[in-house]
Amino acid sequence: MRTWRKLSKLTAVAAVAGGLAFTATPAAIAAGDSAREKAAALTCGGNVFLDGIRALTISENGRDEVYLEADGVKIWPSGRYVSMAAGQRVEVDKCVRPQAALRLIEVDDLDPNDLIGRVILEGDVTKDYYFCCGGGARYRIGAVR
Ligand SMILES: [Ca+2]
Ligand SMILES: [Ca+2]
Repeated sequence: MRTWRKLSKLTAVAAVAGGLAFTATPAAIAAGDSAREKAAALTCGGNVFLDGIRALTISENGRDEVYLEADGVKIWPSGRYVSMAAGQRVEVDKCVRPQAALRLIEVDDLDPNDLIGRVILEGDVTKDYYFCCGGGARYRIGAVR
């Protein structure tokens, strides 16, 4: 039951975020991005909304294959991983508890996966966090309350 409610909440976040992003006009993109974040964060209730993740430096040649865990449970993406190039940003759009321990993991098929970094959220605040520096990589994730 609890899991179902959580999933239903996440679906609502995706719907709100997607809907607002889709209807934004080019002129409203700068302001609309912030409005989109706020609307999505509201649907997280007392939790923190993970907005997007950006690969500042990647660990491999070409692309990293990454996924995100919160408190030891994979929360993103729905597939096995997201393939990211240096500089690329991808929406995460997940709600997590305000003190969640996040880990960003890079998938390797032949070797053990790499831990890029671990952060513990600093409560109910809006700020950027950095996963660093496993494999020389550095990723930034935005948390919105
Ligand atoms: Ca690797
Ligand atoms: Ca890899």
